[in-house]
Amino acid sequence: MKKGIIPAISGLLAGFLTAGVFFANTDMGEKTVANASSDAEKVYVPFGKQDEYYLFASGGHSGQLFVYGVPSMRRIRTVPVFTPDAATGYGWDKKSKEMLGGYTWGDLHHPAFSETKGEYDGKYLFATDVANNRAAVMDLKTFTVEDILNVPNTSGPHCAAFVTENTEYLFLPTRFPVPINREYAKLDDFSTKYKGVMSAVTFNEQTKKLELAYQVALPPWSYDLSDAGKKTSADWAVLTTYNTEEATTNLEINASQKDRDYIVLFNWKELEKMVKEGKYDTVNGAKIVNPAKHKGAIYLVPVAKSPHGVDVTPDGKRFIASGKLAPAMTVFSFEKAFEAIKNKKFDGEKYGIPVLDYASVMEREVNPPNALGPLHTQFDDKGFAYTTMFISSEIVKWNVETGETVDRVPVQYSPGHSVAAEGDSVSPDGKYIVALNKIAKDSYLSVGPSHPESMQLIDLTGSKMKVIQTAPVDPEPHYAQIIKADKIKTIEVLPKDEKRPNSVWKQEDARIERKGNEVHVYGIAMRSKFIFDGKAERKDVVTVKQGDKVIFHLTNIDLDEDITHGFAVNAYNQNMEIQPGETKTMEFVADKAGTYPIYCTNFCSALHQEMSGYLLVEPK
Ligand code: CUK
Ligand code: CUA
Repeated sequence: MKKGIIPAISGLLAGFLTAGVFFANTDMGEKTVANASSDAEKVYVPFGKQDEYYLFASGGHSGQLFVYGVPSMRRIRTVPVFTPDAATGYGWDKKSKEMLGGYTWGDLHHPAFSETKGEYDGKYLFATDVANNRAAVMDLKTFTVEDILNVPNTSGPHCAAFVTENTEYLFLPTRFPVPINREYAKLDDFSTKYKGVMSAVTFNEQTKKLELAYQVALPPWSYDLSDAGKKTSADWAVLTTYNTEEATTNLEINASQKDRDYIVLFNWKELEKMVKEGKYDTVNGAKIVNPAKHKGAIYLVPVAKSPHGVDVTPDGKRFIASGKLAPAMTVFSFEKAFEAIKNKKFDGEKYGIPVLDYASVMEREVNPPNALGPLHTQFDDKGFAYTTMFISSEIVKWNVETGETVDRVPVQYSPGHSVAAEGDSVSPDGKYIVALNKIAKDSYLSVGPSHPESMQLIDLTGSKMKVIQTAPVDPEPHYAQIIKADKIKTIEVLPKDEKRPNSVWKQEDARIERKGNEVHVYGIAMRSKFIFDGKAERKDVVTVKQGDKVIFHLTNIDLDEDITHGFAVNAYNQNMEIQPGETKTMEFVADKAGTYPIYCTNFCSALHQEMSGYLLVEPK
């Protein structure tokens, strides 16, 4: 064992991790959610007033994002991202259907706000899909997804999305090593043919598109979490690894053999320069940098075995790794790392990547007594860190400078991440932190064998941390982001834009045009009718022939807040939402002959039930 590496009591901890949940600090009978009226007042947001913060919780394998208000912890929206959503018709209209590309689910873990100078700017939210290797961007003006990028050469971008200080890049390192291009290769060839690919993705605000800038072929390890540097470390980013053992089966045992894994430390400005200089190979249309061939941008820092989270402090001076099998947080110094790189204080290399000397980079190992299973760390505005303890079911508050434990609060139960208000920015607010708990047993009315997950709001303003509110959440809140509500400027009604392609704003302009076997409907949705053909006697009827492709372009001309119309075709599995002032397109092949009612799904007026029409499909 390398001197200075925390001895991992892995047998014991692995037992706790797998055999069940161990509540070290929690009396199972006692809840920490207080009923005291002073706590209730702190979270009470009366009608007419609004919450101070938005919280965006990852929906995990639901593929969605859940939006809550803080401190009320009321859920106010589900934003579909990687999975179709009937409530909004996401996945049925042409744009969202094409974006989803046929996938019917996703696994969203880590939402990340766009940043300007290290502050959340309230413009966009990014997320990645571990299941189907995608990245998405949501526009915070409309709370809808603008673009989804399918990332080649990669499998399971769990380690994302974390953006750099001015949203130059989001980095997507992956959890599952696979051969480049995902071609067939025997597991016996793991070390030579498999790679852990990291993708650098950019977002173009003009075109509203995500683009793949380049990729890096990292060693065939699993990359778990990452964070971008800040201020003096802004050109750098860090990511954790596990299974540097390169086990190819029974990872539960085999991926925890060694006492240490690594933090990958990379300089993205340097990588950007290499790409500009042509130092890459092109595979599958992607530029891939090989760090063994092109040195100077990537380094490895030894860390106690199987780390999970790594988090950069708000001042950008340190990065803190948490070891799920080692009961400690390890604090590293960027400055020390830069020194070690300058003085070539290396301890060998791995796959041609220099390994920095542990003692030269490590500042302190923090090991609060009986705190078990540290996973992720957040920060406040006063120099304190808050680390979630999965196994001992608590949040530990500690001093980043001294490592001293200041306070501990039990949560119900087994927190994965926690999220602090403006917590990933250079200036966290320090007012609230929310524990994202994996297990809520006995917290809510029972709904059968599977219980909801839970989020607990913790007040940080007093001398002791205090849980003041709790809210159930659908699976699975891995991570979340909290932003000041006044930073988000939504559009309430989309602008009337007569030049918008396929839009129709006057009833008499609504029309049906046939082009070969395509029928194009340029129509209107308004209270309380559809107008598909403004000149016809029956304006709300579309007649086509069996086998025709039908293309509905519908504009909601009700320029009124919250007057949304739905458009559904009975028995044709078609459904979409058209928001105030919006134009949406839906296309499908009318392959079934017969009579199919069309109706509005969103209750929009007293005569909403009358908002219907017919699709008549003449048999061949
Ligand atoms: S992970 Cu779920 S608790 Cu996907 Cu960020 Cu750590
Ligand atoms: Cu339109 Cu109901």
